[in-house]
Amino acid sequence: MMNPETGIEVLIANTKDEQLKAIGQKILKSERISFDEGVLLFEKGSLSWLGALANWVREQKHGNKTYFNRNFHIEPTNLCVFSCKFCAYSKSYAHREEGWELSIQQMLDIVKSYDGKPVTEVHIVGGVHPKMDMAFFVELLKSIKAHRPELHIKAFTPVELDYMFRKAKLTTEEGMKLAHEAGLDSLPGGGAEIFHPEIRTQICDDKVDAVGWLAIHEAAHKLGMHSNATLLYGHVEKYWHRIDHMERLRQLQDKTGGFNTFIPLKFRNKDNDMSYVAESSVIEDMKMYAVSRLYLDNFPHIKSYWPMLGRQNAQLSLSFGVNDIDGTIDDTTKIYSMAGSEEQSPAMNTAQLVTLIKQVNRQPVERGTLYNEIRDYSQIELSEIESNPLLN
Ligand code: V47
Ligand code: SF4
Repeated sequence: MMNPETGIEVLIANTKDEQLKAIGQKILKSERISFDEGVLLFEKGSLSWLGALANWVREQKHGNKTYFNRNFHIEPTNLCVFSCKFCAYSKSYAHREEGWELSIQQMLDIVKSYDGKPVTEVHIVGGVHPKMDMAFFVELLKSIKAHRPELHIKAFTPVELDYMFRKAKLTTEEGMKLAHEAGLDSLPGGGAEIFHPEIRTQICDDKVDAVGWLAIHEAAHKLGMHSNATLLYGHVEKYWHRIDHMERLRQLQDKTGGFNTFIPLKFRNKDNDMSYVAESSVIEDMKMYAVSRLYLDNFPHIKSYWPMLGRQNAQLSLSFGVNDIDGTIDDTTKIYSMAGSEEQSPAMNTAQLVTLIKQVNRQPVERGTLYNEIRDYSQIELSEIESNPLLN
């Protein structure tokens, strides 16, 4: 049998295009690729070539391990003061009868409904409600922590935080410190979309800009918190806008080291103001994962979000640089189902997630939010997972 390392070396050595070959050689030597080389990968790299290289990087970093976590989502409201063109989820405050607004007690009741269940994380994100302010969210964070102190709270995008901080007349640093002290453990990756103003002004003109988004994550990292980053791709952006976005993230990561995971989010076109834009093909999706893995050399993890992508494409992504497929979320999350995601009521339990990962010969490992390994499921039989309430 061919040694996999020799295999990739042969592939690169036989690459006909000299520019691609030079990039491949750099990657094999763990050298950083440049902005122009990133764009070139998108333009010239074939799916199989990019996939082989990204899979090699993924296996160098994580072997066959594929991480997932057990979490649940809370969406406090879908009322939003902003008007992103791709959003199928939000309603304006003027039409509040069409939306929902959860009270602190209602959100605490959701947390309590998971009592005794082995979830490790709650993911809280929603629209930007004009009346849900800093004091409201500080109280929410404190009451969740008082009820279940060990539950990791990953919550709020810079879009929500920027609005809260500004209304409370707090600097980014002051606001982040207050939220952290109240119980906020880490930040999810949302709200990033495409950083470059040429695209950002077309698709989400009125919310926090790239500088503000990055400053909020930097402030969190400086407090020792970790965070994720996303990129909304496959709409009106060009390849270089994607690389520009990843370049800004790579630079901040060099400075702070606070990012855990990069999550490319595929644009879905149902029921929004960009429905005229065609969605990307599966080939484009897999290329996006592969180039992310190759460009973001300082990001430990690349995640595919299965509710958005569908289960089979999530399995496929595990051969294109992805080493994490998020969590056993239940069907409470509406942001994707409303935009036309593959999964209308996304829900998968541990047995189903483990099966999904094992079917493509990877090693399923449950993780905490910060990638502490909780359990390796590779040797655990499906029947044992299904019959043990602590495992399923
Ligand atoms: O920022 C909204 C996206 C994001 C659409 O950090 C859409 O672990 C596609 O960031 N088509 C929020 N995407 C969700 C998010 C996230 C999800 C899962 C895990 C993590 C994490 C973060 O949802 C928004 C926006 O980019 N989104 N509408 C749409 N039509
Ligand atoms: Fe509001 Fe977020 Fe929708 Fe934009 S994507 S309109 S910020 S809920």
